[in-house]
Amino acid sequence: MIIVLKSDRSEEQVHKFIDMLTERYDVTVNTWVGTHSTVLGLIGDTAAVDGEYIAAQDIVESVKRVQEPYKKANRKFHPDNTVIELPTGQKIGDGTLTLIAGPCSVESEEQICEVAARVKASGASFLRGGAFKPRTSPYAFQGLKAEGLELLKEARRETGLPIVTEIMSTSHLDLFEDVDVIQVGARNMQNFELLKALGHTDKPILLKRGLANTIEELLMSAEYIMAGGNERVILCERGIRTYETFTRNTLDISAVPILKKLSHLPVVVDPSHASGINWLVEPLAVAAAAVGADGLIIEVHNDPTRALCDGAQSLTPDQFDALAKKVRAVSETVKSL
Ligand SMILES: [Mn+2]
Repeated sequence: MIIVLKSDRSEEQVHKFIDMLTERYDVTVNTWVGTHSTVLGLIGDTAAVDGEYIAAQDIVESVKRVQEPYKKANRKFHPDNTVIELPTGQKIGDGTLTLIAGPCSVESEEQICEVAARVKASGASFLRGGAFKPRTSPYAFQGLKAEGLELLKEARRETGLPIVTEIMSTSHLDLFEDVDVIQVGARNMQNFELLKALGHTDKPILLKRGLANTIEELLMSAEYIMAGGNERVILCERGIRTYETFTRNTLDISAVPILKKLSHLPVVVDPSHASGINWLVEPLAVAAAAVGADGLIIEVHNDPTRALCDGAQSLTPDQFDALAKKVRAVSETVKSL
């Protein structure tokens, strides 16, 4: 339930009103204060809340029941866009197009540091790289694990780029203490125990959409993290499984404006995993920038033909440089229209 308060209310009235709500009903109250209005979002057993009684209160402008099962992720609870900002200043969701780039997997110090320096020079503000890899085959390269995380930190020391890397198990949480943005991969989107544990961390979480999950299911997974107290979630559209076999997945481009409409959380697009094909990454990235994505996460390898994972979809640093110029121009053009 959403309660919009009148603009002429005092702080004290708001506090009293919230106390009344939490005493009378089994709900928690999310408060959003904007320049012109204050919105209270009630979460919990709102069926018991008498809407007419609430609407009759002096300081109440309007009362609305929220049909959607996600609350904290819902734009109705938080009309402004959420901007994720790191202590080092990098942002996602501030209206500019954020580029996250790096190899599928961390393979060696030389590889990750070289790629980091190159993507930074092209305008990337985050470094991606997998240390723990969820591979379809148990016989495929599983990542360098803890050593991979150390190499990512070395690349961060050299370039200043914050690191984005995937967690696969709650048992690894300690290892991720010094990671800047924790990624939840498509296969773990509904690993609810993992989501709950991440809800108790203070790290931004990049949450990828599962390959066979709906937009609402993605938002419910974000809700799991947010319900634990961590509201810094970044949604990621990375392609879904359809009957099409030409591409690795099918990029659901419509998910971007839909997610932006339904939620205040930033939305990034992963054209690399969506397509699985090197030459398709740029056109899909351009499309994502045009429909209003807040960022792109792109696989870049210094030697794609020798990559231990996802070489076919990886860009060379030169290709990434060309892509970065194009998507930034598209993003700015669309915003100026
Ligand atoms: Mn990959």
